[in-house]
Amino acid sequence: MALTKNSKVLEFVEESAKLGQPDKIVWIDGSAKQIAALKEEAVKSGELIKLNEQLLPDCYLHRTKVNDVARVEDRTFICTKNRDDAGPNNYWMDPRQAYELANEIARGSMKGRTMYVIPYSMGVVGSSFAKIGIEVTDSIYVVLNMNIMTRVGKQCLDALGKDGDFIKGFHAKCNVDADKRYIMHFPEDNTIISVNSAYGGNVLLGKKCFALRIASYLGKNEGWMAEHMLILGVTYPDGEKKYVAAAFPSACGKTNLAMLIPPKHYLEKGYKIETVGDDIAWIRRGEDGRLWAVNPENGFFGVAPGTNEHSNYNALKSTQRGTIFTNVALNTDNMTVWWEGLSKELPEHCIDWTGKPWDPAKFDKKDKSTCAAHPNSRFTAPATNCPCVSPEFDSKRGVPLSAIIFGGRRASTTPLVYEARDWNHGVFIGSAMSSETTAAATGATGVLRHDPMAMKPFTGYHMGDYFAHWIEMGAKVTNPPKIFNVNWFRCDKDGNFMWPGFGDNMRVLEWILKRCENKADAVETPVGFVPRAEDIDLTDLDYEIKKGKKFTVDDLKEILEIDADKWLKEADEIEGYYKGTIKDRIPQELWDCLETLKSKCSAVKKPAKKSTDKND
Ligand code: GTP
Ligand code: SPV
Ligand code: MN
Repeated sequence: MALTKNSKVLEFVEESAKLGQPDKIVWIDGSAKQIAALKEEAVKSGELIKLNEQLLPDCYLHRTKVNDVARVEDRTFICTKNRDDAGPNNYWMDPRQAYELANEIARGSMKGRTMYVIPYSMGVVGSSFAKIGIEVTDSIYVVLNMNIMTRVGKQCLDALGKDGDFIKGFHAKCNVDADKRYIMHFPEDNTIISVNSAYGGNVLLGKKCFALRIASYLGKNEGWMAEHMLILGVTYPDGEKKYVAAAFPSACGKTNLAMLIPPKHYLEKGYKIETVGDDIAWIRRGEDGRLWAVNPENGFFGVAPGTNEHSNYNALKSTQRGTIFTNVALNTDNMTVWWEGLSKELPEHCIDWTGKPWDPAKFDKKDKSTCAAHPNSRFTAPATNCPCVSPEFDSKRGVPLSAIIFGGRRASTTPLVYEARDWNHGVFIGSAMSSETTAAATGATGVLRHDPMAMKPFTGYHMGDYFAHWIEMGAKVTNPPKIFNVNWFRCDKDGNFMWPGFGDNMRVLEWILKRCENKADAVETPVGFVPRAEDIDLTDLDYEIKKGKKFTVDDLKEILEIDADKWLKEADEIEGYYKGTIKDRIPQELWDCLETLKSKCSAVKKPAKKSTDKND
């Protein structure tokens, strides 16, 4: 039975049903009883595998088709009337053509199935940040994941009232045919259509599709920002709290930083990190002239491989109940889950993520095809499970940001941390970000590509206009956060990560926050302000870069070094990207920053060595 009298919702559901032709329509009210019944049904059909109730209560494993394991950027479209409005960062399709194509694919595809209607809110229902979506889907997996990742149920329809507007999301699993897979966004119609996938970011339409692609477009028009950022709170020994947001590309460390456990001596002093969000931030101007952020999600869709008690205790703890695992391995000895990096010992009896018995003897770390869990296997865990979830998690007004941090995977050039000279320079740094690709999207991994503000796959409009929006937002706030860039992934000449990372990133965070309060030194370099080695606390750091080689102050100096030659090349690269890709919509302020970077690098560039060779 319909749970609302909102005629727009009823019309959308009716139209969707006409298209998909399901046998049955079920409205999701979000009640524990309804969710439990759906889990039971999914276990019966094999869509979910029930895990050990004692060890992992209320936890389930789901395996996707092998062709459906990550976001598909080349099949993700922004469908605006005007092609230019989608920009060079997006694949574009004419909206009329896109609707026709999607309708053709989805027509009748729900025959014999149930269509679920999921009313959900991104953000706390009733807060001024919150926005409501309705996703219809023929997948129980989607219902159960959305129920963890967003706030689901009748209260969302009540918030809409009789004629409130919402984001329409239509998902049809179809035959999970990769050649007919389309993730389409219609920002001008507040509509999302997803067909032929049943994986994470492609189908949990509240997440990347709504909370980033559609929301970034809304934010541009309404004067706020939707960003691919974690939000964390730092509590000082005296009880004061500061908040930081950080944008790193997919699988580059947001969840890990958001849940960081500081090194022992910080804990002993009374420092604490709390998680507000691990993937998405919606940011608005506050009346106090600061930027305020909320996490519109309600759970974590986190990368499983590499997560363990030491690397991310809080994430692991978050997955111990009420969690859905996707594409990890099943330990058949005790019906628990396993993935590479969970433990040093390999489980003896495992079913791999494709559903086949796994032979630990054949496991080779360097060969992804021998992995038991897919490199992009994930856990969907409720935020309330997280031991370090912030008391501000459900705050309606959000948290004020002291700093914004950008970062990516860069084997060289980019130092461990540096600070922008001002807001516009910070926007320049974000716009110029590059990072090596990861398994979070299909395609080659480890390829360096431009990923401005970690939003390359998620900006629902023209990237040049997005940069301009950042510049405008800065001009409108009297007390903007300071902007920084970090790189946890600098490598030595043998390809080993030099910086210990994870919990030790607290040492960098501390410098960042001190800079925000004018309590730490820095040196001015062509790229911005960089700490001196002695400005970063290395107390008790005992990290082995490789066997027998410990991290030293000299290593720190090396990863803080700015090589003007490399940065001149980087500047050329950025210019190539601006001119060749973004073209005429780059704001003048960013061109100015690029010129400044070049002239500052040229000024410090060592003069070419004079030859002393007499035969010369
Ligand atoms: P998405 O959910 O795809 O947006 O990813 P994310 O940005 O939240 O990344 P996540 O924290 O899940 O980390 C992804 C991978 O990076 C994992 O394999 C981590 O082990 C690794 N990682 C995270 N932080 C660090 C770090 O400080 N140093 C190193 N070397 N690796 C890290
Ligand atoms: C990402 O790729 O940045 C993710 C996972 O957070 S997904 O939801 O699949 O986009
Ligand atoms: Mn993400």
